Amino acid sequence: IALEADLRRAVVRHEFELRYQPIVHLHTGEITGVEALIRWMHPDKGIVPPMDFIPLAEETGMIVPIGEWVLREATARVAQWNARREGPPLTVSVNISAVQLEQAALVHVVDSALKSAGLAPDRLVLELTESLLVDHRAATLERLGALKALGLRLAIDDFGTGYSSLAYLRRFPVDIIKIDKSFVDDVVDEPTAAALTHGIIQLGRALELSTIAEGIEHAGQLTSLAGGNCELGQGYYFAEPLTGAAISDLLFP
Ligand code: G
Ligand code: G
Ligand code: MN
Ligand code: NA
Repeated sequence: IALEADLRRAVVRHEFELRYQPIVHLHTGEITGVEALIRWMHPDKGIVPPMDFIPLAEETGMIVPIGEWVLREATARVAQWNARREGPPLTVSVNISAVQLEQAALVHVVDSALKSAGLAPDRLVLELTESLLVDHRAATLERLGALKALGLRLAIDDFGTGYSSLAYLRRFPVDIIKIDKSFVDDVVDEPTAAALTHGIIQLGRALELSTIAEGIEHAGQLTSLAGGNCELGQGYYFAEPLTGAAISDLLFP
């Protein structure tokens, strides 16, 4: 209850910040985009990680205004970087909760965020978890179609950890598979993890989906993934989630 009151205050006082983790092309090493990850800058507790407040925000519905702020902030920041940047424009990936997807207003919120930011819709990726897709109401499918009609792309986050990963690929208009860190963790040392990881990459290619490996921490993992022709990756080996200022320094040294 105390945390809930705290969180309500945080929404009113804008106590949130975004971190941005680079997403890298595994063969060229170039940054192609960033994933936006929220942090709560609590006045007494310091930085509160999303795991410690997103579930409460979902239960209470506060994820709706928080998620709208994330969309507006992330698209605006990346549009600014793209305006200064000479290379290909970066993409920004934003995590979306099931509760947000239940709101009919989400489509308008996303459209409005893109327009206010001046970000091309194809530079935005919405990340959906498999648990979100378990609940496959007709409305969910319709909403995803309406979001895609804006021109953005959809990613399945933590791919391979849900109950029926393959069924989601048939049912939902997905563009990107994010290979869960648990596969990447063992890709060097465990033949089963390696076979599954490389199988997912090939599946992605057969379906003309882009694949992003998550949680790359060592050069050996990069070698294995790049060797298997995984297109993109993210993880501490390249960079942890960074402040906007740190990303600016990286992009515009
Ligand atoms: O570093 P990390 O602790 O940032 O993120 C932990 C989890 O929190 C991830 O699974 C991520 O999907 C989730 N998360 C991070 N930022 C957001 C956000 O803006 N919205 C939602 N719904 N989830 C987020
Ligand atoms: O949305 P998702 O669950 O995929 O969020 C990614 C989470 O993984 C975030 O909490 C992020 O901080 C974390 N993360 C990103 N790269 C690494 C990594 O290389 N190692 C570990 N342990 N965590 C990572
Ligand atoms: Mn994610
Ligand atoms: Na993930």
